[in-house]
Amino acid sequence: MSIEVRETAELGPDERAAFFDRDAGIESVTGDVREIVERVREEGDVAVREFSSEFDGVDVGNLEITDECERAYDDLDPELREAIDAAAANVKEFHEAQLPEDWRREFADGRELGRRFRPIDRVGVYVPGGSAAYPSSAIMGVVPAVVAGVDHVAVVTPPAEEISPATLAAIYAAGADVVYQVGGAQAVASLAYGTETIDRVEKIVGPGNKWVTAAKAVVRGDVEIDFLAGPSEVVVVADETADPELVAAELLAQAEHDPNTSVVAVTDDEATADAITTAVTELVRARERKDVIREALENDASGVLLARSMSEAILFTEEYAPEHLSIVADDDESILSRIDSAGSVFLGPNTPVAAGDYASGTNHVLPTNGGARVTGGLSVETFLRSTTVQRLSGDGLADVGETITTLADAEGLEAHAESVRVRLERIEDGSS
Ligand code: HSO
Ligand code: ZN
Repeated sequence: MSIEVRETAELGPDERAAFFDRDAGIESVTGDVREIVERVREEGDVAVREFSSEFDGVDVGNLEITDECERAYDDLDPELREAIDAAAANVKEFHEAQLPEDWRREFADGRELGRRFRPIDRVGVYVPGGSAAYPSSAIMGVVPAVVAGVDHVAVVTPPAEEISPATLAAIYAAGADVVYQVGGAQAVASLAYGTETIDRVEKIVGPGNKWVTAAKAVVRGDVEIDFLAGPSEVVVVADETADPELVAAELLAQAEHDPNTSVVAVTDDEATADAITTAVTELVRARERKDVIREALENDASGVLLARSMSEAILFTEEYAPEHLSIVADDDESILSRIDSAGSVFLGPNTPVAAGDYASGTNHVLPTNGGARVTGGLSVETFLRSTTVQRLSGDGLADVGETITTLADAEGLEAHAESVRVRLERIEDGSS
């Protein structure tokens, strides 16, 4: 494995483009996914069971495993159970702080306008299984929905000979209402259209492999989704004050997720860039998942970059729009103020991305592949809808009456105008 410093300004057009195109490769499976979705839609549980046996190698008995989650929680190693509870409590507290208040106020005499927030009734949370079974992801998907007040929070997670007890326990601790053992595209299809056993939901959230992500793209339109989340990403912006070993540790941490993970350090200081590459090369040897890490480091969208200035580093980062952004620099707040596009930001030397991955309270289900340009990660708002509310008095209506009738007449919508005029006439008559 070779990791060399590259100069941001010297990147060729293809090299540069590779940093900004971090597609999860979902097109390659979209055709197959469409077929799976169609079969589940038409055949329900029968198709779900067939796909589970084909893809997961499991002949599923009961699809519903809600009670198993509680049992897994009770039987879990107490230390792990406490860690799950502690993480869930911090995530809950941070998400409770996001709950918006309904509001209404007078914008002009007699014109009262406001917004009201209500939870979506029924949501589905995908919790990955297999080698990517993360109890932490169960917490991140379910807790915000529960905090938002969603009535029916359904979880799907892939079947296995033995589903990770920690994941089951975390699903229970997070407060899911019903849990099904079904994974992949068939899980997404079940939630989107319903089967005999699995009730359909109104919104599907959560990370998954490319089959899951492709299925979310396929069903979008029939059901709401959060966003398409691909392999993890981190950009570390560092200046000469950064400890190269800590920067390297940050890169290696996210790199161990998946060979398709992208990790970048960008700095304006040559000595720091060199020291980061040296630290990465040395530290990777001691990591358990060094094979995965090495593959991730070799990705076209990974690397250690030397920028000519901090401004150049900032511009690069803004264009990258990373899922995670770590800033380790003397004036970290001023650097942050110049970056708008990042899923979750980690400031200073003592704030590893792992804090947000597990336990500080922020959510780790975040937009990847530049999605941060248009959305944030999972939050309480993901599970809320807003309604606008208004009340006009006679004076309030008179105040905007002419604006309405002029525009309605211009649109040729005479009945709209009339609905205003008839009221204004009555008001003038004194009959209302
Ligand atoms: N960094 C991952 C989440 C995760 N990390 C789960 C550890 N476990 C995507 O944000
Ligand atoms: Zn992580």
